[in-house]
Amino acid sequence: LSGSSGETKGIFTPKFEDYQKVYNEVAKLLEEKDDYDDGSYGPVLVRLAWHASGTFDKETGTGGSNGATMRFAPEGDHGANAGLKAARDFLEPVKEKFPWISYSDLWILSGVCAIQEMQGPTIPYRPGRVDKEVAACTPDGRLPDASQGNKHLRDIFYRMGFNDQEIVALSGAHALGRCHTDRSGFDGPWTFSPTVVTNEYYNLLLKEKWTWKKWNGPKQYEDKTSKSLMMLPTDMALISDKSFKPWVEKYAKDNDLFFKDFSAVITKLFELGVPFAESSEKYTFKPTNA
Ligand code: ZEM
Repeated sequence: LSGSSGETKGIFTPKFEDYQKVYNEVAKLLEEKDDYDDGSYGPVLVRLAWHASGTFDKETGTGGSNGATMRFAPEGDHGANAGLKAARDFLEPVKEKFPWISYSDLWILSGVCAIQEMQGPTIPYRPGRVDKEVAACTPDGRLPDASQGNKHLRDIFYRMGFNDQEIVALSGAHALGRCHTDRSGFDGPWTFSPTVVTNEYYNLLLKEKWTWKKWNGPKQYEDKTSKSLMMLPTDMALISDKSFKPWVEKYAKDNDLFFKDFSAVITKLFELGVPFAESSEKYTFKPTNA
């Protein structure tokens, strides 16, 4: 009845070891299922965790990662969430193997796992999210629109409770992954190493010459040198704004500082609006490649 998994009198109370098992399972699938995009589901798992969390509104306390309401239409069908079904489907076998974990805890745990397995910083994790019903779906328009600029970024991220430094630190996630024409309409990766967490996004923003891409798609930038990298209008706002830019410069120079601030800010993002129990502990998962 007892043992390492905390099972007493038939009520299963998962412990740290149980969450580490879920982490290890996600890490194993990331390793196995390498026939996707740039060879990893890691970036799209990070995007799922971010879009689950980034609906938070501090005034009303609605949205955020608690609830996993993106499982349902209308939220799953919001334009911003196009393509995230790939991430949710990837996680379905994990949910089947560990049915005790809520989707909302699983999505965030998977984001943490993906960041750590892609050589990123340690991200402390707390469980305690509960899945909600369709009625808790958030209205469309809470996530950022890449075609806009600095005012829009502040409107969206201040609503979640972030400041300028945190907006820049969070944006470093664009070291990862790529844009897909059949999802957002935009095309291409931000860096040459889209499956490794680095401060390259900031370096490229500052060092490359960015020009408008000539194509029929939505307005985006391409680098003058290789023409294979991209920046969104919202990415470029980070270097045209005098309060954002110093942080881009700091993170470009100092990867340790970026890792420290990114870990802190993404932990905050992942916990927005989650009513954790007083007694809830922060877990630190061991990366499988450490
Ligand atoms: Zn993103 N993001 N994002 N982002 N994002 C895309 C892809 C990814 C914005 C945005 O419009 C887009 C944050 C912030 C912002 C990731 C993580 C985080 C794409 C491409 C777009 C258009 C989607 C596609 O076509 O597949 C905007 C406007 C943001 C405002 C600042 C934050 C914050 C993130 C995490 C902390 C990641 C990992 C991807 C790559 C997904 C993939 O499938 O490769």
